[in-house]
Formats: sequence, structure tokens, C-alpha cells
Amino acid sequence: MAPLSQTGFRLIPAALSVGAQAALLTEVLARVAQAPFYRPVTPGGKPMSVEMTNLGPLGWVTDAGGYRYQPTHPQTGEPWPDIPQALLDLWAEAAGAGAPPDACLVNLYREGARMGLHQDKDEADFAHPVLSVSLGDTAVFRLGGVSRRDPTASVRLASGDVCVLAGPARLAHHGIDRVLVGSSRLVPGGGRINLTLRRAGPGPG
Ligand code: MD3
Ligand code: FE
Repeated sequence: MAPLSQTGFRLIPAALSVGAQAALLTEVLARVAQAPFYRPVTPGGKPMSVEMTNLGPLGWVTDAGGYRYQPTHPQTGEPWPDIPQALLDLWAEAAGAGAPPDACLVNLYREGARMGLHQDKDEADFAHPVLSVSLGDTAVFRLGGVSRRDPTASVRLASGDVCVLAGPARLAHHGIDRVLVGSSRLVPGGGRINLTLRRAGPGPG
């Protein structure tokens, strides 16, 4: 693949100040109290090392029934809590004036959690960008190309960093190789929280 800067991958280092990171995390954790983190199971039956929950009208889930978006928490049966306004504002600023996000996946990486190389292909329209916010411990992120065999590059994502994936990068393979334990003190109990905003469903825009 072409250099990262030409693929539609945009990293905005320290997009959020330390104060903004803490305020956002407080808003997210208040919602997590209503929609607790749980450990999803892949369609093949393997528990993921990353714990997850969602905010917004739609949430990404995986279980024996496959990968999909659904409006309710798989364990509580309740609708997902709303997306904090600060995240909607960030999307409008950084991802553009298109359709607003309808899904925010919240990934929790405690010690040893990782995410294998994959593509995000469960959304209705790949023309919409994806925006990710990193909070807490620094992650070693791997970004490849649209083909699984394309070369990959390693990028560190630190607390407060935002990345926007648009154009060809929207369908690039990517994953989290590891998290640098103890590199931040932001997340209570340690680790890393990643917020991924997406337009998952069909509809306006
Ligand atoms: C590149 N999450 O939830 S965020 C995921 O840090 C996911 O938790 C990772 O991959 C995490 O699906 C990476 C950065 C990211 C998000 C979406 C992308 C990178 C992406 C979509 C296409 C290409
Ligand atoms: Fe992904």
C-alpha cells in the first residue's frame, strides 16, 4: 500500500488534552455503569481478549450467530446508552459534515488483551469514515492494506490520540498487537479504552 498519509489514514496526535480525556472518560464510564463491559465470543466460539460494550442506536456484537450490529446489550437486553456530545462534536470536526455516527464501540484492553488483524466490514456503507479515540495505555497498532497480504506498518496510539479512517484506509486490515501496560494512569484499574465511532446502519447520508 502507498504511504499511510496517502491512504486516507489520518492520525491526530494529542487531539484531546489531558482534561478533555478525563472528562470524556467520566462520561463513558457513567454509561458503562448502565451497559457493562462483557467478553464477546467469536462466531467460532473463542472468547475475545478485549472486553466490549457500545453506545448509540446500534452496537457491534459477536456470538455464535455471527458479527452484526444490534440496538440492545446482549446481556441486559437494554438499549445501548447514548453517545456523549463531546464525541459527536469530535466526529463533526474531524470526520466531516456527512451523516452522524450511529454506533460507538467501546473496547477495553486490560493486561494481555489484543486484537488480531481484521477488516471492519459489518457496516452498511463503507463510504462513511471511522473515527477512533484512544484513552489510557498506549497501544501498538498495526495498519496494513486492503489485501491481507499487503505490507503493514506499526503505529503507536497514545491516550488522547484520534485517528480517522476514510477512503482506501476504511477497508484496510488493522489490529492491536499489544498494549504497553502502565504507560498511562487514566483508566481506573489500568489498561486502555478505545472508542470507535461509525455510521453502521443504512439511512440518511
Ligand atoms: C483502520 N479497534 O474495534 S481503533 C475495532 O484500538 C478496532 O480497539 C482497534 O479495530 C482498537 O474494529 C483499532 C482504530 C481503527 C478503527 C477502525 C478502523 C482503525 C481502523 C477501520 C479501518 C481501518
Ligand atoms: Fe477494526
